[in-house]
Amino acid sequence: MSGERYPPMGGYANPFAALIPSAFSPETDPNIVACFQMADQDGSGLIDDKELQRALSSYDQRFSLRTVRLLMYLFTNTNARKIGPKEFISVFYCLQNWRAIFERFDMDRSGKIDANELREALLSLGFAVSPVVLDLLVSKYDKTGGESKAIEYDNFIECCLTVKGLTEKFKEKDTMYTGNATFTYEAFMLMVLPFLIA
Ligand SMILES: [Ca+2]
Repeated sequence: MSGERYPPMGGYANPFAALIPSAFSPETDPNIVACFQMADQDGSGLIDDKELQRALSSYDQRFSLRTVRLLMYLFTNTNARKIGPKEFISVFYCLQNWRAIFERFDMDRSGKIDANELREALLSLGFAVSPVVLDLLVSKYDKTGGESKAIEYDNFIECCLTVKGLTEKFKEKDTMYTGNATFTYEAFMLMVLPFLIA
């Protein structure tokens, strides 16, 4: 039959696949498609870091660009800082999930997560960090520089994603699950740097 080709497209991994806008399938939640179109201000079919930041920011609160970039990194595994419909769907559900976690653990409804609330949230995600690490996390992700001793929504996501990402990387090397692992310098740098330079 004319028009058919062999091998069919997609038979080979396209190295540029991450750069080509994917498309929404017909069964995609129309709410997500609408969010994407609203966020895609230049109509390029891709959402860049600034566009996603704008979409997630409210009139009185700017969503952290670092958090946006970390999310993009985790869903593309590249530093392209652009996502198409496919990654956008993942980011959308991921953020919906984080919003629910944030609200569940913001026990005093302060709109921020303090050290006790963070400990419970991390425990529920399966991470038992020590009090020293917990204090460090709160002071590092506190936007007021340690004054409020609590973390806002965007930094809470970044904090949890960082703990999750680093713990998972560590566990890959801790095959006996003893809490100890041996790294080369190179492996250590490659493990930590993506989380520092989002
Ligand atoms: Ca709180």
